[in-house]
Amino acid sequence: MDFLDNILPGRKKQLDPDIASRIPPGQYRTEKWPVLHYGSVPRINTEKWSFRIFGLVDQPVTLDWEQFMALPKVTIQNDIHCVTRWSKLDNTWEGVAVRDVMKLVGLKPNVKYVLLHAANAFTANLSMEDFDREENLFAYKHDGEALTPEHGYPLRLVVPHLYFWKSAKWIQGMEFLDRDRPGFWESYGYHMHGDPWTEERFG
Ligand SMILES: Nc1nc2c(c(=O)[nH]1)N[C@H]1C(S)=C(S)[C@@H](COP(=O)(O)O)O[C@H]1N2
Ligand SMILES: [Mo]
Repeated sequence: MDFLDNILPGRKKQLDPDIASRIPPGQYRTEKWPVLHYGSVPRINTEKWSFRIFGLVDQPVTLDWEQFMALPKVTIQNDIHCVTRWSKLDNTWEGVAVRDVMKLVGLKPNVKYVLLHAANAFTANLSMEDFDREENLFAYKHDGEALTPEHGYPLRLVVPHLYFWKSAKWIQGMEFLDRDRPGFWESYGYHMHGDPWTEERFG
């Protein structure tokens, strides 16, 4: 099991098979939380913030911050895996379940994909199979603290079963589609799906 040596060098925990089994192939564990994104950090005022649900829906909906914060809250623990090879275990997120936000609109029967829209025209694409999952959430807190601007304040998506580039920071809306459209990183060659367990890094 020499791959274990790469995971947590010099630490007793590295021999814990429960931890090792949570690290996908080609990843190492970090306790820090690196910051990664394209472009500059947007400074977002929640008084001007809005979240738009549009595309193949019966009736588009736009929520302001107060309306979004009035949605039911969830707390979810998970592991995150960045395609640049770091994994961070045991994150606690607080926010609103994706499924609870989706209940606000009726989807057309031909919806198969969603494109997430964030500040600075950032986008990320997901199939409905990957998006409509119980553990996915729009998070405003991490480990009990409000997100910092660098990590997506005031709101980010968290889709823990895929590489972390799908988890758009500074999220502002979602567009339902009948076909897959590459998002920002996907249009630069990242994989359309992004499963860390099968190393779907590049398309
Ligand atoms: N809006 C936006 N969200 C983004 C990105 C980005 O460039 N813009 N980069 C993604 C990538 S590549 C990663 S690894 C994670 C990093 O999140 P973190 O900085 O909170 O660790 O954000 C994702 N969400
Ligand atoms: Mo990333």
